[in-house]
Amino acid sequence: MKRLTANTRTVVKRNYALVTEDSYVGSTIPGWEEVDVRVVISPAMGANLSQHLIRLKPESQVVDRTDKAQAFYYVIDGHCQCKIDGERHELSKGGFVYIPIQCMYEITGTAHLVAFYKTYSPLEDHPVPPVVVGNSHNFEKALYLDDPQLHMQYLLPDNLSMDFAVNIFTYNPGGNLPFVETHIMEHGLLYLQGEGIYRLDDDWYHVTEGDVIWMAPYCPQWFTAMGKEDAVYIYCKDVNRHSLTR
Ligand code: UGY
Ligand code: MN
Repeated sequence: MKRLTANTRTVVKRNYALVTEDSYVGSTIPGWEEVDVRVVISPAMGANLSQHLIRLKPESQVVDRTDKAQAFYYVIDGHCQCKIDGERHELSKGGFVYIPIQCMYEITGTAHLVAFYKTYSPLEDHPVPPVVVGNSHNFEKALYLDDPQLHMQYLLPDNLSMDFAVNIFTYNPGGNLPFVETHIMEHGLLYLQGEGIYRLDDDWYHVTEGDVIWMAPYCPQWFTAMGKEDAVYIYCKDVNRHSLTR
């Protein structure tokens, strides 16, 4: 029998949110058939981005278009097909697709996905970025801030056309951010593996696989990995724009 509870690990504040699986409630999105979607971050909580957790089964179908907001889908587990403006891409575990603005797309398959969406901020003399398809398993793990315990995979090209980054951050056990970051960039984040302690503003939380975090601009943030395995999270970040046009 399911136990009744009046407790959750979810916390939603003005400057950040920790959203945990025990409190998820599904949404219906027009054009998305038989899809289990949890809108875990959105402008409704004060964010400038959205993040969805998505479960696809064989009868599921996502039919949608990017209008003013670009989209990024990452396969946590399973396999799916993504058709963008008629071109089909196969994505397996670790696979991802970046869909620029004004594209028609469809996604089918049996998979667990995380998606990030952010309104695109165009830049004069720089074209809108193209579709990007890849797999994180093929990406180099670069040392972060020269710390041998911190490894970063940058999944999207970094040029001035892009106003959006998605990275996978791996911490070896005991690894930690070297200082408390406070920056204009906003993050949407999903824990993929391991556990640790996240500092958000003046609060500290034990976080683990499946947890979602939203960090507003200027939310002080710090993390240390705990336990015996690497701690891994995927996160997005707005980049490459002036503070008044971000
Ligand atoms: O890219 C970043 O700002 C990253 N170091 N932040 C974070 O992991 N909270
Ligand atoms: Mn940061």
